[in-house]
Amino acid sequence: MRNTFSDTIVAPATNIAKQAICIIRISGEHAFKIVNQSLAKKIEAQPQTVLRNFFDGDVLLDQVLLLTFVAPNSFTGEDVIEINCHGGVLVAKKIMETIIRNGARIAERGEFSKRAFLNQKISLIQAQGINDLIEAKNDLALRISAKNMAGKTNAIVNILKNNVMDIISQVQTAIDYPEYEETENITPIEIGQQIKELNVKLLKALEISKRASVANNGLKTVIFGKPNVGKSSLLNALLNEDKAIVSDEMGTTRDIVEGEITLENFTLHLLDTAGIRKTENKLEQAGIDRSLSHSQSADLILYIIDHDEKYEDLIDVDKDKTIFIFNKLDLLSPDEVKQLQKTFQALRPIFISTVNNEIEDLVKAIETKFNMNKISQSDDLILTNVNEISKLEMAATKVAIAHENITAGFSIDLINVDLREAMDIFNDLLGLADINEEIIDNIFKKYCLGK
Ligand SMILES: Nc1nc2c(ncn2[C@@H]2O[C@H](COP(=O)(O)OP(=O)(O)OP(=O)(O)O)[C@@H](O)[C@H]2O)c(=O)[nH]1
Ligand SMILES: [Mg+2]
Repeated sequence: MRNTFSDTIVAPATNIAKQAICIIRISGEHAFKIVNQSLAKKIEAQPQTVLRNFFDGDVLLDQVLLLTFVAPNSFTGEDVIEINCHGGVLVAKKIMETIIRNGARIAERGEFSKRAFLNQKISLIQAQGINDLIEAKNDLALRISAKNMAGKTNAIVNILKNNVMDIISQVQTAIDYPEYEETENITPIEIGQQIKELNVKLLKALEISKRASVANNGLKTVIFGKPNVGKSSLLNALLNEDKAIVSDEMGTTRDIVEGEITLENFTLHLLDTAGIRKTENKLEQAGIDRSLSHSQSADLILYIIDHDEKYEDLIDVDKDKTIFIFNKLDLLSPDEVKQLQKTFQALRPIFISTVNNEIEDLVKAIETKFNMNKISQSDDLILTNVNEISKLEMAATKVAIAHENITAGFSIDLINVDLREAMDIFNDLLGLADINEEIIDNIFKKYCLGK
């Protein structure tokens, strides 16, 4: 079913700035009527690409290229006209003003996408995909959002939904025709098995989604270690700029210095922290406390070990999320390197020298640790939006409860309640559930004007 909106809306689809061309987009029932008011040679309501002179009354404003789309075959599902005009600020503004005077109203934030959604041209996952695509900071984010936008993710969610639906149908048959239970119907054990398989799939999707989401949004990366080991130097080397102050005085960095770098598949949000040591200085101690607390919430810790540090004196950090590093490789003899490698074998330390800008091994180690390449190319479900991930989590929980209950021998109709809730969540993700207007507005508000 197609929704009709009484207003025809207009917005620049590109920035209004001095540039080669500017695209102004109009969508709604009266799109053709409104544009024709400014054309001497009228256009028909049919798909076409034509060149026309565009007038404000008798005044010629510009020669424009018109791309027209007829409902329901357009992005919004309505009649849509794209005006490609010359990109002077004044020209584009005048054309906008004329179209508004002709009867269109300026679009609200995200209104084009909202209409596309309400006309079932795109799902929420696709809408989110469009936004993520525009905001993508790295290759991984770009690939995932393109997949979401193109509807591939929808297809995977659909399969999961059908999966639940199948199980529900089987349970329902067992409830409605209990006399067949042992013969034609599958047994609770078999149903339990199917639910378990579904749960495994959901948990995997959840795990990948969470990892991808972290990689997309930037891994919180804390550079950690004793004073003077070269933490600020590493920050500068990774950023390729002199952002943090470097000196041979211990305790140089007291406040957190931040920076962001984008590697091929993910973004690192770097924090250079105060060196960890015993100190009487209150200000320095405050910095040290901060370093410790940041390292606890970090996704990745780059722990630089001092050459003289003893293995047993290292601060206890979560080893799974830590890469151990020896800096100042240029000051170490090959024998010393061997000795350190042996002593710290369990931590598999990486050797770098920031003065010589030898940090490639570290960059490689980070990329390997968070290798998302395979993941993004697989057919697994990857959601990166927090909202969607929390829905997926809810669905997984419902399915897990259903599995627990059937294993514990609870009545089969009880299981259906949880499975149905899981199915509702999938419908919600697909944009098939009734979502209230307020929520929809809220979702599309974050879009830029006209998108
Ligand atoms: N030889 C050598 N010196 C280095 C290297 N990296 C850093 N340094 C020197 O080590 C000293 C300390 O460097 P910083 O980057 O300020 O160390 P930090 O860990 O941030 O120190 P605090 O902020 O005091 O905790 C400076 O004099 C740097 O020039 C390296 O790879 N080789
Ligand atoms: Mg420092």
